[in-house]
Amino acid sequence: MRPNRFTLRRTPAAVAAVALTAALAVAAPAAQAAGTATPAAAAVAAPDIPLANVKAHLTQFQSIATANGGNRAHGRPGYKASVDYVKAKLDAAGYTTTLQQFTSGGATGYNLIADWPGGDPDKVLMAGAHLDSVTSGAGINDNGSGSAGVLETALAVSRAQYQPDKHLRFAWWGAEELGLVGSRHYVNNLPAAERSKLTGYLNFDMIGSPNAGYFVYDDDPVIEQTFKSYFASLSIPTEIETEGDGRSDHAPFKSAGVPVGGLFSGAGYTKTAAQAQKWGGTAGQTFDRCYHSSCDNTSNINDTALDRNSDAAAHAVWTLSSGTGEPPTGEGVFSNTTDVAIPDGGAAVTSSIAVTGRTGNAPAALQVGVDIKHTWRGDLVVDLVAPDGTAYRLKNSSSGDSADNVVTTYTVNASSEVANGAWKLRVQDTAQQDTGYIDSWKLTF
Ligand code: DTR
Ligand code: CA
Ligand code: ZN
Ligand code: ZN
Repeated sequence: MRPNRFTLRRTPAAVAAVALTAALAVAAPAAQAAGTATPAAAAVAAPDIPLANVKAHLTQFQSIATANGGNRAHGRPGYKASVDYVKAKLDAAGYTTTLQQFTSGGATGYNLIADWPGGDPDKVLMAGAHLDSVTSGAGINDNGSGSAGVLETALAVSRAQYQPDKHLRFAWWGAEELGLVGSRHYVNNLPAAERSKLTGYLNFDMIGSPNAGYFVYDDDPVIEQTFKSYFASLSIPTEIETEGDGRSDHAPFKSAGVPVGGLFSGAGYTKTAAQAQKWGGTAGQTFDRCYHSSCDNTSNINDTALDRNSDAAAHAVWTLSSGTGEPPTGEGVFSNTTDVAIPDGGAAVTSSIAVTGRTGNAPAALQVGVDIKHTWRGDLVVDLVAPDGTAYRLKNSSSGDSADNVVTTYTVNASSEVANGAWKLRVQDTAQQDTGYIDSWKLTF
């Protein structure tokens, strides 16, 4: 039985005031739930990446460094030996490999590119890692870990004889430590027509740090969500990577307009107490105490982080390579199903959807499907906020409307708005008592 809410507060004058206030309600900035397009579910689930296989590659990288002056740095014999090791594995697994040479600091550098035969040649998903170390050590975490995780993912594709919709290309970069030299060389020398075929580049640079964190790059929202959803499915909290945006091989791709993303387990920053609480490890210590040091050897690895991040890499490759990645012609549904509590009689809250992959402006009949649970929907004011901040009123408050829930689809003429970007649903509960939450919402283009 609904409590009778016409108490002292709901006198006609009070109701009028509330209604007026609500009509003029300008939502204060409020908490918002991150949400984004739901990546196409992989038609086939990625296989588990065997940790033992990944560690076997690290053992090989360590042996190579030990046999070549203690490092695998650009221009040193240990780097070319690392390239030869990875290339031999890929050739044996059926990849089409290419060595791309470049010069840096007077020395010859090499990028190793490996194409998996098949898939749509006009839609290419790339995953990569830099293979070089600094001169001071073997570079097992930085970046043998990423190189081995990507290698084992590529070998898993071969073992599975996986035939994704998109074309898969893997890369191991040279001279990253000299300033992203190899990856810049690749992107700068990729013809524009080839570059436009890249649907995404996934970067893995340091994924086994001893005092590991679980960081996800916050660049392309669909790639980011793919990683976040994977870790969420394992109840592993993640954070946005902040130790240096643009400080690895995804940067040249991002600068060229390619959607990028990746994983990172931390380098020289210090793990906080809060991070140690959620991830384990040691607060007050850096994520990798051997970062760019001679002790970055096979004992400088957190097996759990290496395993989880390698599995996440495979999940992302499988997920983002299935489906053409384009919404069906003329159709595109983007949704956010994260619940967002609406403060009773309080500030507005928002739920966001990152729209990507669209061209041009939104349609004149943009469909906005909302599902808001609330015990007195008359309290609610609902707006659609476009990426540029323009608000479109979907629902005004109406104090007499005591029905439950707002579950409906609004049609908005959004033709003056650019389609791609972060759209927000903004909801404010303008009257005390009765509460609710945003259950889900979606945009259909
Ligand atoms: N520049 C990388 C290490 C590094 C520092 N910040 C980030 C952020 C994301 C990936 C990697 C990094 C190196 O030393 O190789
Ligand atoms: Ca695994
Ligand atoms: Zn480094
Ligand atoms: Zn690195």
